[in-house]
Amino acid sequence: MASSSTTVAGSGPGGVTTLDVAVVGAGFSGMYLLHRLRGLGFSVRVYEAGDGVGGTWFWNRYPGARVDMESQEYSYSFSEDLEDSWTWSERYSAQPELLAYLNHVADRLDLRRDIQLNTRVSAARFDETARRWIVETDSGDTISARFCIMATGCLSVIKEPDFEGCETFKGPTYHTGRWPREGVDFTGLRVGVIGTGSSAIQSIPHIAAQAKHLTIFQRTPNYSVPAHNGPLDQQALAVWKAQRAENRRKERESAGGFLSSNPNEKSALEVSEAERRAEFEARWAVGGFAMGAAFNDLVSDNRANATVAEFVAEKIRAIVKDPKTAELLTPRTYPFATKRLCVDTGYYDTFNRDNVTLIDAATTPITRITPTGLSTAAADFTFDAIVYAIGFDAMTGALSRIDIRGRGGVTLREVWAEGPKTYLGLMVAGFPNLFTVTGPGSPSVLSNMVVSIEQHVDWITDAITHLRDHQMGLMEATQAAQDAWVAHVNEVADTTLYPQANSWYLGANIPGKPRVFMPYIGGVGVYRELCDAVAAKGYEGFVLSPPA
Ligand code: FAD
Ligand code: N01
Repeated sequence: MASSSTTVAGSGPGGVTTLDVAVVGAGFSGMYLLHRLRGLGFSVRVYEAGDGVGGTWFWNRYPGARVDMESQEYSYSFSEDLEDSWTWSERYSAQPELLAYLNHVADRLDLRRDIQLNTRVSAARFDETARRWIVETDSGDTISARFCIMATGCLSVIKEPDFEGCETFKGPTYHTGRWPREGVDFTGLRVGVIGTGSSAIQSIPHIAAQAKHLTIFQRTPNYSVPAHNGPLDQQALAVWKAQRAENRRKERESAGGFLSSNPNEKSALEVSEAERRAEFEARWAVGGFAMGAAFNDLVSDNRANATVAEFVAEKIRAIVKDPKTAELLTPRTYPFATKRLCVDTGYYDTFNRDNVTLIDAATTPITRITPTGLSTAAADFTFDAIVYAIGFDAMTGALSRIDIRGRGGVTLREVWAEGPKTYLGLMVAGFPNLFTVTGPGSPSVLSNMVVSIEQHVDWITDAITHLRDHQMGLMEATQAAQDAWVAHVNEVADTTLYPQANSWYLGANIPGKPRVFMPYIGGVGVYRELCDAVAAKGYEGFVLSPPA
């Protein structure tokens, strides 16, 4: 690689494809990686399991799927030309529009010729002699690459239903994360939905509008705030675009990677009850993540958090007519916003429909799926279709499904047996030249992920370019730097209320997964500064060494 900026991919002996960089995954991350690396003169190819680009927005086609932050913020910012080539139509884009956008990007940047679809990477092994990654796919490809970048996504591996009797159900079953491309018509059907996370909260109003009867099995209620979605105000967008460079800079320097939350620097406990309520009301009226930033201590102080939790509980009681259902929908066991806040359109209202029933799957757990429906500890239910909205093996799932072997043949699975350990969420000690995008230990899923993805891609491509420019072949995190970073990630998490929730941030949704708070909660802006400082000090905490 690295010696030339015109290196091209080639097929070596035995049909081995030789590359500077192999990228796994063609979502927001893999597509931007391809664009940047290609522009820098590296030979690069992207391997994608799906038959189209778009990642999350390719797979999650369930009705109601849409983004949880404002459209113009959840989009690439690296090219004004690209930004000007696309006009969002809604305040919160729906999945079809997001997928169309990502396809537009693939065409406009001419990415497709270097993306190999329908190809799942099954293994990646570091050859210590050749100092190259040997990547294998389920299509029989072998790739020899200097660098391997896992752009495999944090929420790309679904949690498979493991209820007893799953295979016996005679009707169709669907998982929100693998929704059929042609859509599903629930008209006239009795439908059961299992789960009440974001995917369920977005899809339930749509399924309820079609189904003859919808029964929802809720184990843990979620906090949800209204989106107040609608057509994107094009005048407001024009104002935003007029200050685009400044807005994008502020996003990058912010805590969450977006501006629309309008953070309030006051404590919820320092203001009068009237002022607090007025702030909550104003933010409920605005909609979206604005509520989470109503005061500066909502996720760091239990008493502050209780004020917003009670406000949301009141809202639920005001919307949902049946008091028992309203109470069941009210979270009581964990603090507000310590799971990613759900942003809904008509979710609580749906429970006022005559054709919707909410079942408490905490007190009467699902015991088995039956040929005709499912059974709980209290009753049997008959369904024509079942929807599993049960989430993902998040953050580590896609990586642990690839047989990744670093120095000495040690597997990433072994190294992460007690939870993921990384340096900056970017690299793992013992796995030279292997990068992860938005990996555990980075702000990732706590942020506007497009902002975090761009930062990681820029940092990684800068690092690879640095190696080339300095005639270096290998880059590797030191164990000491990794240990210190892991300790820091945990220390920061422990200053917040997040660990109090049994969330997928902690791996709590997957039986047997180690309970470790995976993302870095220090904030997108702070984290960027840390990464930049590491690079400025000659990649402090990494060892750079010459090629073989
Ligand atoms: P992905 O989009 O997940 O793409 C990874 C790709 O890698 C996938 O296409 C997958 O097929 C492929 N892949 C994985 N393993 C392999 C393998 N072994 N071989 C080959 N290919 C492989 N984030 C936000 O910031 N705001 C939101 O509103 C938001 N909404 C979301 C809604 C849903 C329903 C979900 C599931 C996630 C949402 N996210 C949101 C998070 C979202 O995942 C990121 O915003 C972003 O799309 C991630 O892009 P990515 O390219 O890193 O990963
Ligand atoms: O998954 P989840 P998701 N028996 O894990 C329940 C992003 N996203 O797909 O909480 C009974 O949140 C489980 O119950 P419990 C966003 O980051 C964003 O909804 O474990 N129930 C829970 O209710 C989000 O956080 C958007 O008790 C079972 C549900 O299934 C992430 O993706 C939209 C069960 C799973 O909820 C994941 O969201 C969609 C069992 N055995 C997704 N197993 C936006 O709005 C699981 N459950 C942008």
